[in-house]
Amino acid sequence: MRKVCLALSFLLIGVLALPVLAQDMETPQMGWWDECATPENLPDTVTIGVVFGLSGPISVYGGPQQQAVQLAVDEINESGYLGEGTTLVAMFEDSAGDAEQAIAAMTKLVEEDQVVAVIGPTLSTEAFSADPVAQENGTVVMGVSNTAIGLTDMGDFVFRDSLPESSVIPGTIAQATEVLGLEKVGVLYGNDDDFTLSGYDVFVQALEDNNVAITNEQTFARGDVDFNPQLTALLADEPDALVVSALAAEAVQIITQARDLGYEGPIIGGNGLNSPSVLEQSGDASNGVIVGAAWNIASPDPLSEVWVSNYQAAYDATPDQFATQAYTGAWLMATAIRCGDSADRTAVRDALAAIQDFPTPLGTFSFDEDRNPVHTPVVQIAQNGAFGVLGAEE
Ligand code: 1QQ
Repeated sequence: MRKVCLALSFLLIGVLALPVLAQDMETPQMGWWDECATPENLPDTVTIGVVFGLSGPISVYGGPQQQAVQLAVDEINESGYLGEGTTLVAMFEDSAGDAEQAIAAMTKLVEEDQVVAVIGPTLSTEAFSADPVAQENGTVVMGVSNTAIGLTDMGDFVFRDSLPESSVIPGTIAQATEVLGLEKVGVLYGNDDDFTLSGYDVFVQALEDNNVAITNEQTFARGDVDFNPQLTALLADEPDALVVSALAAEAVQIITQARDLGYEGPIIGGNGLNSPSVLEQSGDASNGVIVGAAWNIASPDPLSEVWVSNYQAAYDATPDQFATQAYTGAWLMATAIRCGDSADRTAVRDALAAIQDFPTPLGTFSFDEDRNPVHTPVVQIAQNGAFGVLGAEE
């Protein structure tokens, strides 16, 4: 009788568990990738370094990036992605948007802490200064928000999962030209930052390719707060759009001051404008801001939907593009460690370079032969404080 009861209760548990199991099987998970077996040779702890701008104006990017990496690390450990008994640890350092601080953080992580690999730093300007430290030490560094031209030319240990401006802006300008019928624009860009300078170069080329004339160009420096002289000069030519290559703090002032001067037309920006905080801080002035991105929250990709709901559950906030790229970067790094079945820095580099068709919230992800990302960008327009997909609005 006891045996029968026991058998029955097992059966019952089995039946009850079935729908749960079936549901779990249907919900896509990060790391469901058949390419490599569970590793068997990893140490108990694998430590990666992470350098983000966690204080000052750049923390509008670095804050979400840090939350995203931590969430990925927690998921990786909970799912046993690196094998039984191996824990992934992320050691965070603050670069504060400053090149010297980024060098110090990179040096500490790579030379003192002997981390296996590094994610970051947030800005291209920081990366151009700090990444050579990783390269010289044969340590992988993966940018998750670096978009300047030529970043990975620093060496074979330098990767990024963030689409460069050169992969995003040409499509943004082509689509904006078509939708808005642009003929002439005014250009405003930061001339003391590798990212804003690089964005400027790419914008100029894309405008030329689409036969859009530049009526006037104006510059500024990081930390500037008054853009009235430049905007007044640009608006005097009655441009069809303003084209802006700026980081968040300056972008907010440019957007609000342009509207205060009575300008109601489109403002086309580069990656710096992709933080939702730019829209929050600019209020209604941000309506009509157009910016290309690696990801939009409306993505129907099943892994993107799971990611958004997991981030919301963890932080009671919606993730932005920067968080999504950072999360993907941490999973890519863990995948390299898993597939290489090694915490050796060169083995991790080789395994990372070999990643092809990895399912992520950014879409199916591959590195090209220059360690740059390959996936599809999206063009967005700001309406009522949120980024919608350009052309998708009713
Ligand atoms: C870069 C960027 C910035 C907008 C990152 C926050 O794209 O510095 O390359």
